[in-house]
Amino acid sequence: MAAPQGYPLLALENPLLDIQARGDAALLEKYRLKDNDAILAEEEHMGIYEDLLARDAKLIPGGAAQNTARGAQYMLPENSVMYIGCVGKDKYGDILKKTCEEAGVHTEYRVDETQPTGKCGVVITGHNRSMCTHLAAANEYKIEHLKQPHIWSLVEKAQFYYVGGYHLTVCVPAIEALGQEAAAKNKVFMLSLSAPFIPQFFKEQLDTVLPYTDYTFCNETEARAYAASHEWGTEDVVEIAKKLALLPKKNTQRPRVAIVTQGTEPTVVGVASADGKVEVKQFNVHEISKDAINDTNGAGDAFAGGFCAGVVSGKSLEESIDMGQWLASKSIQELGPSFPFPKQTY
Ligand code: 26A
Repeated sequence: MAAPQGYPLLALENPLLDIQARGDAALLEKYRLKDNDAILAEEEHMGIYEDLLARDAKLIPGGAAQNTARGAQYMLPENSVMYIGCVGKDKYGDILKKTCEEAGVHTEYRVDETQPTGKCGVVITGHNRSMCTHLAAANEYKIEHLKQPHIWSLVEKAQFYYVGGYHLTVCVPAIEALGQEAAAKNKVFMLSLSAPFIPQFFKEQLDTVLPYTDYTFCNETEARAYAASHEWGTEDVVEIAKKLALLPKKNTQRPRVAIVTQGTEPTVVGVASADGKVEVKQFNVHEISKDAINDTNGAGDAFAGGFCAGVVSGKSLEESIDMGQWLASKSIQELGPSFPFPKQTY
């Protein structure tokens, strides 16, 4: 049952189960994967899930924005976060729902009758992760689900929206509906670019929703992929952060903040102001020893989760970034996109 007062933060994207194992160059080569990337699975990739299971893969709840939702809830008071996406009518869908419930995240899944719950094969090599996603049911999210009165009333009660850019491959109208709701009522709309293939191959969809964003998240590779696909003629992360912050915007009451994470390198933040200027700030990450890193799958999602928790609780930009970096450093010490239990406090 949804809480009658609703949830301040609403996240939307693709609920997936991660099938994660350590791999090697031969496995990457077999499926022509890069060592650090995320792609949509095609026919030639379908064998990878069996191959990973043969390597003693772990099944871990994933889906980028679902990880962010769990991360934000980790740092917020109870009943702060809800998550929307589409799962299948199967065991994996049940596992995802249960994991969210245990993390205190309220879910409103559309349950698809025909497709299985989506899965993401994660090949870990050193500190890199290569992801290959078969969306299946996650690809069946429909705007009609969002517009149902009991769901839409939760949308209206929310004050902050976080959308994973991966959803641009699935249901752009649902993203636009949230963006419009946010812009019309001066609420906060946040979007992650998610992976280089989004600005590369879903450029038009991305450009439809970017004007709604108050906060845009990406890592350095996604930032460069955006710059390349828009022929900005620069690979300089500081320049790109500035230009991202200054892109056209629907809600002019909130100048945009563009955040570019760079692994262990400083996080670069472009902060636009109402008069069309932009300032760049840089923030060091929370250092941990290399040996303490378990795997980096979900580091960016955790960063966004901690950052969202800061924004939702009214913290400054500086503190919200620090909360993001704290949560990311915690997550990479766990297996997959998970957070320490028992709970640690910031
Ligand atoms: C549409 N695609 C490719 C995806 C994803 C995805 N989440 C949503 N849509 N591909 C990988 N992921 C998730 O990213 C997390 C790490 O950042 C994985 O499920 C993993 O948990």
